[in-house]
Amino acid sequence: MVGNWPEVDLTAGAAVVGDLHLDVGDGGGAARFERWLEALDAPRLLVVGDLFDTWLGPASAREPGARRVIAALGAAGERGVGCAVVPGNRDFLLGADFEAASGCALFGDGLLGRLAGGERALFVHGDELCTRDRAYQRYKRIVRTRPVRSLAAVLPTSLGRALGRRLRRASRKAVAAKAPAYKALQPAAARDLAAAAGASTLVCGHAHAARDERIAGGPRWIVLDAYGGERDQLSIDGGGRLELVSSSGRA
Ligand SMILES: [Mn+2]
Repeated sequence: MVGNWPEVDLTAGAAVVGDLHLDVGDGGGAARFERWLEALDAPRLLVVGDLFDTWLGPASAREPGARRVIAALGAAGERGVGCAVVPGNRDFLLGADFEAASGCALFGDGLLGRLAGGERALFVHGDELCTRDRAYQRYKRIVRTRPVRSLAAVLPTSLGRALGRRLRRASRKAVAAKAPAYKALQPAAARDLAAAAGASTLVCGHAHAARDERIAGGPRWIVLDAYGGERDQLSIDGGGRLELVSSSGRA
């Protein structure tokens, strides 16, 4: 992918989380996220993918868990927190209906954040860095096509639920069957993507394993833990500093 990412002003600071894997069907599952969002003291919120464990279009938006999350995001927006969401591999079908209901802005291929001090950080979900998993990258190209989106738009709620369960099961099986190297985020892909974007930092999730390192001859590379993990939040301050912290406030 060659770079043309929309730019977002992060000079005032931001909070970044990802891989929340919230259950659209479970109205109680979002309680922790709701409390965290209510207490969030940041001008902007970035979600770098997999906000939901599965999302199959408007049918998912009608589920009780989804409705609570959308309401919580809407309330944050009304308080003045600008919310941006990069869809992940589990919720890539998030679309205009979600944007309208939640007040979040969607960035399908990621976004380029402008930091205080003039540097730029690229935010993506991270599945695009699993470049050794060719079967997955092929699958991703197919499921993101227009016919799949059109089908999802008219999916009845009950069928959406059944399909969601099947997809989760199939995904768990496929992931378990793959050798670790194929599932891994590839540093060379991270370096190339950051270079294409002109970014000095690349931020992603997807791997559910935090890291903060410099790639030789490349960018600083920050990977967030899945939400609820030890280093599951990236805090960006008004001075352009980026630091992995815990969303629960643990040291
Ligand atoms: Mn993911």
